[in-house]
Amino acid sequence: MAARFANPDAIRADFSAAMSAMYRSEVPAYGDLLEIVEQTNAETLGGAQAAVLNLTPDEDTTRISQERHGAIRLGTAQELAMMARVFAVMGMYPVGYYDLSAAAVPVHSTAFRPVSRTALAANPFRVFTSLLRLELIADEALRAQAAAILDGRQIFTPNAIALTQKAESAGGLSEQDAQAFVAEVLETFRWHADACVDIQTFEQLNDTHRLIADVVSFKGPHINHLTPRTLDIDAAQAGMIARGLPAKAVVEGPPRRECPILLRQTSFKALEEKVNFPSKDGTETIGSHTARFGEIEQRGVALTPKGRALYDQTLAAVRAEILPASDGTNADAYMAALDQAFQVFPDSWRALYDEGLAHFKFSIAQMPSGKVDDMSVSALLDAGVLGLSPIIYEDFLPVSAAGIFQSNLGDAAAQDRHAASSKSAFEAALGAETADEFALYAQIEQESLATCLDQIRKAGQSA
Ligand code: OOG
Ligand code: NI
Repeated sequence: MAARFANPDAIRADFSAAMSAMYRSEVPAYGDLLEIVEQTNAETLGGAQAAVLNLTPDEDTTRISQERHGAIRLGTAQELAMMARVFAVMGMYPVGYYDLSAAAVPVHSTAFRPVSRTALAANPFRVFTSLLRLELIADEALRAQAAAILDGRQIFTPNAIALTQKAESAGGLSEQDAQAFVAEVLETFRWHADACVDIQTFEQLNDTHRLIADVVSFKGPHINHLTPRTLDIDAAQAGMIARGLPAKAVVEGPPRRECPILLRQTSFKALEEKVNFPSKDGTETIGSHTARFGEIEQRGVALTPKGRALYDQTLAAVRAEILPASDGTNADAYMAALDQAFQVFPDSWRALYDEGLAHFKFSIAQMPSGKVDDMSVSALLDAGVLGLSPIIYEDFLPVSAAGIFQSNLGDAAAQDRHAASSKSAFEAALGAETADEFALYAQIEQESLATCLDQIRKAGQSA
């Protein structure tokens, strides 16, 4: 009998839903975020902005309510390499490399996500995955102790490992195994109120960097946030404040525009959670830790390398003049400076396409009546034969990610800049290369154009 395997897209969708249910019970404010986002999305899709956004029907609109990203922080190369194998079973692959050293965050990161257009449409679940850079602990004894603690832990259940191996050797998982796999892998992301270090060690690690304490002191890489996607982040931010959620003062990323680009994000501060620390004498000490927080995001069009360079340059110019203060006192001035500077970015899909700044999916708006062989893409767009719809940005932004990390670590964590990290060191730990996000977007654009031109040509021949 031929083996029938569960579709990796379906395993990923099940896993994303299971993660959402678990996080909702662990962090009730996440449920508030889901409600706010659901409401603002319904309002946007039912309002005038829907036509401007021009999302591809079905493909981009139906996935929104299922859409979310999570984040975890891993301790060792072995953990990262195994995590990559686990995610691969769900059709998630490492895309992009994020160097956060300039922001004094002692990790480097990638995002595991689906890569093909159909897989993204089925379920775009992504996990921002960071690897701790232990070499940044200057105190040699503490570094050795942290390494020993990490080496001694196993963040995957035996069944999660066995099912991953089974999927690899058989080429997939049966429906039944896929269900078991989802439940087993979920365990890795669960919050543990029992630390695996005593409170003195925790405090020492915390003094070195709060992120180091967060990774080293626990049994596993608890999911630290789960972020739903909103179509109107300013409305969602207002909704967060109205519900009394302690939202960050500024939205990270580009300013509000008619045609959204890249990624805008806002978060609320980490929760203070009770933790039991074991003591050498067998008793427990109760302490607390802040790890988990809430975040929402709005995704816009993916930029080309040219568009991204313009984005980076424009943002850097603003931030050289004014940096958002963590207490929010200059939030209005920062947002105004951002608005002003981003006037350099055209704010229509067509201009973004014409100037080679962003990536688009093509569709046939109307079959041509005459010959089109010698018409350029621009001419076909002008003639209303081809239509454009934005390719949604599926990745992350290092400056924004640094802002998210920092706002949730508190100001005390702002420390010296670290030595530069290294992509090749990260890939060596991962055991694979990270995909180039720009190449993935370009490929989706080219394929959509080729498909449309082919159909137009065929229709022309049979006419
Ligand atoms: C990850 C922070 C980055 C984002 O959306 O940019 C991130 C973390 O805090 O572990 O999730
Ligand atoms: Ni995030």
